[in-house]
Amino acid sequence: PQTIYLKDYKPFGWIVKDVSLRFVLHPTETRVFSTITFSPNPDPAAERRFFLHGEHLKLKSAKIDGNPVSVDITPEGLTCDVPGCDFTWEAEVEIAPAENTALEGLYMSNGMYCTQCEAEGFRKITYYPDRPDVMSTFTVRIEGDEPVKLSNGNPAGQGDGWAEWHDPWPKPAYLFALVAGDLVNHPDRFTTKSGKDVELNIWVRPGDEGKCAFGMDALKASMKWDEDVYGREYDLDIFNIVAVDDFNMGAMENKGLNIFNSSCVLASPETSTDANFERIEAIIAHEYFHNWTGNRITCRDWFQLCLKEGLTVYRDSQFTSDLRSAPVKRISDVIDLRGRQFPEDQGPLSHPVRPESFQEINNFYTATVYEKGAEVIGMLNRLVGDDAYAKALDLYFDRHDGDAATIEDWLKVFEDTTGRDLTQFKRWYSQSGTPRLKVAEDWADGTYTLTFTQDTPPTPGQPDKAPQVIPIAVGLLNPNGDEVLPTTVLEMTEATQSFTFDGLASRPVASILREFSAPVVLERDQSPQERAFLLAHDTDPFCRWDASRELARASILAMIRDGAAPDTAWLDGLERVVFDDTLDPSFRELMLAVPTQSELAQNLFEMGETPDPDAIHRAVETLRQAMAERWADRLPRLAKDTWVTASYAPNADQSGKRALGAAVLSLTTRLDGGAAAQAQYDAADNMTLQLSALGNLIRAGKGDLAVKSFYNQWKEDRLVMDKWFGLQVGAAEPDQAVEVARALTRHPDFDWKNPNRFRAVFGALAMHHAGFHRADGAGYALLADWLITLDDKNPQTTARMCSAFQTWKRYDAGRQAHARAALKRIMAKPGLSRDTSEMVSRILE
Ligand code: B3K
Ligand code: ZN
Repeated sequence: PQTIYLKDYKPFGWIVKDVSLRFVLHPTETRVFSTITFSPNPDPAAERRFFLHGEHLKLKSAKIDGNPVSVDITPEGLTCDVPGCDFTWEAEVEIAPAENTALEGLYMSNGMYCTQCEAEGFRKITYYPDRPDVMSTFTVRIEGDEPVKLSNGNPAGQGDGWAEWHDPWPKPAYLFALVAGDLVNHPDRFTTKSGKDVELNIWVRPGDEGKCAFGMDALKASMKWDEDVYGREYDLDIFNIVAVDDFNMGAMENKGLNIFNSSCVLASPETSTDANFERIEAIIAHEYFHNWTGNRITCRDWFQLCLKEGLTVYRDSQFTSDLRSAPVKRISDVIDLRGRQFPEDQGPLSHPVRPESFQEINNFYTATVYEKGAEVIGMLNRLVGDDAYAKALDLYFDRHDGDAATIEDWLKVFEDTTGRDLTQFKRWYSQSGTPRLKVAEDWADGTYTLTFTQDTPPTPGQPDKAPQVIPIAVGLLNPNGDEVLPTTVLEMTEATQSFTFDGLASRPVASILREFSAPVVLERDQSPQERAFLLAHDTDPFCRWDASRELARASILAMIRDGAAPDTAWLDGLERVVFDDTLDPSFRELMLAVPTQSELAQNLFEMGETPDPDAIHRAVETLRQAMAERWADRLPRLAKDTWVTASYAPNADQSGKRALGAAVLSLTTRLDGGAAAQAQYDAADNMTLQLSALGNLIRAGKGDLAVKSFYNQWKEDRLVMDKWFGLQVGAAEPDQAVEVARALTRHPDFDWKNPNRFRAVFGALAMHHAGFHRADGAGYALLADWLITLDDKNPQTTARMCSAFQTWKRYDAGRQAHARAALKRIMAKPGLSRDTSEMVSRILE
């Protein structure tokens, strides 16, 4: 396969002035007629070869200025001779959406036509310069019997069997979308701040109308928030969202026509958990926010993906922080970053936030591009301050509206508004790997000194690293626990750098990396007493939580290494927070959660040790049992605190209580054998309570009846059935997870071609740390079998799921041998897709 490099970028040799498309829909013989006006690009740097991307297309005719032309066709596209002036290209191609199982381009889901074009799917619809820097206005005519026919932009007419749409905003082809089917809408309206009336719709399959209200409220809240906080207004007469059951990712920000995985938009209290609601709210916001950060300003090339994704993730996290709890959102984001991005950045798949080469761009929609990309923006914001950040963003929107921009453009607006030189800061975009930040303290003559040392281990293709700019937010507490220095951002630029603090009456206790001010691994040799002190007194909720996390980790590691008992001093400190009913229940729930087993494996790896999944599992079980026994008398009271009497609402307040309630139930279940869980299951009138009860019943070995009754209750609801599949694997004992997953693949409802169902089973298996990393390799083998099967149908989802193997080299020789064999087996599959082959070869290297 060919490798594409950032350094080879050249503009396209023609400017596309206008695109007109006509679709005559048919499951296996859809006709696509395109009329495209090209004009030579005067840019001397532009590529001179006229090449149009096109894959799996049956070309019926091609004309230039009305005259048939002969073309050279390869599997990637076509070339032909073109005039040296403006010209019109016309083509007719045939495609077969019903046979498109890759879910990229135009495909069918439950009888409905829909599209997914990002990153390079438009070339499966017609011949086109399918690259994000080619932007054009689009007019689309759809012909077919489907009652609802949608595309981007504003409606431009409709009649019997046809509908037309016109999108006045120039856009790259990856933002093109078309939907046609038997759909019903949940309508609403929004008036923008300048008085524009916008029609809003969420389109769903008949029967799902009742699950749209929450998504619609989230959409209106997002529109309002983007006006209030970023001054960004919506720019079309209509905004449509469509829910699709078969979808490779979460959702897609097509201009004016967002297409969503139905799991990321449909919600009702009976069928969705609080976590689902929160996620839906965030994804709706994310896709809506792309209208400005992604669509109005897009990416010059796919290497710049973080330009839109990092920024949009940053914006959606600000939105969630504003609507819900900022500290809880921050802690949750850090858990996610450490759980997904750190392993990626410290393993064979490590790549810069702005990668420099790829074979298949779909493999770079990663935690690094998205989540580390957002962290980088958070650091910029912290370094320049909120006012300067707002000014820079205003300039970004003014200067680059309508552009296909780069990271250089993005940084330049910060340089121009603040006068800062961001040359060194830019290393966050080019250097991969997680920096290690060591800290040493000194106290002498009333002066307190913090000395930091940064070091980033080698990553693939990058043996040596230069120092990065690290914003380190610190606060100081005096021995009474009073804050003597409020949060201050230190700007570290050297490999080693000291910061001094004078005028202190006594040696302070430092709270370091407040709000997790940089995506680094902090290495701090700190006494348990000091950590306990921060757990009790830190004013920064993140650092308070992290102090407890450090103590939890130290305790579990001592249990694993020396067979120590759980650390009672830590549990004393934790107890004061968890049982403090003046604190936010969702914060208390985060405190009560022990690190996940994969996070502990990651910690051991960061310390240079080989994680033993079974030992980690045993230690966590022992600790949780000790917590349950220790608090046995107090748990019923705590459970009562978490009851919600008001009618169900998925807001922060209620969901925080239910989350804490679920944490309490899981401890209680260890003591009562499942009695409380059964009672909760029987009484549950919402999915949050029903699902947590079911999980606990399964873990208590009492789940058989409930698993059956849950199935009978929900077998018609695909999204709830995904939960049913996933939970059985997730809640299985380590030595059973593989067998449970295997048995579920034989269930008549295991529709493996549906990405949600496939991920329900195999995502859950991959996340079951001790189950997946079973010593005999059965977890690896089962996943490999299924990835080999899925690759023929859906390379994108297959390739994504290969990342389950990314940590394989951390484990012992036996596990490594099994993982290597599984990976080699995937690699040896004849006709393996480019997507999967790139992933597996990087992982094996
Ligand atoms: N931009 C899309 C992701 C497209 C993934 C293509 N493989 C969704 C999002 O980030 O908003
Ligand atoms: Zn996005």
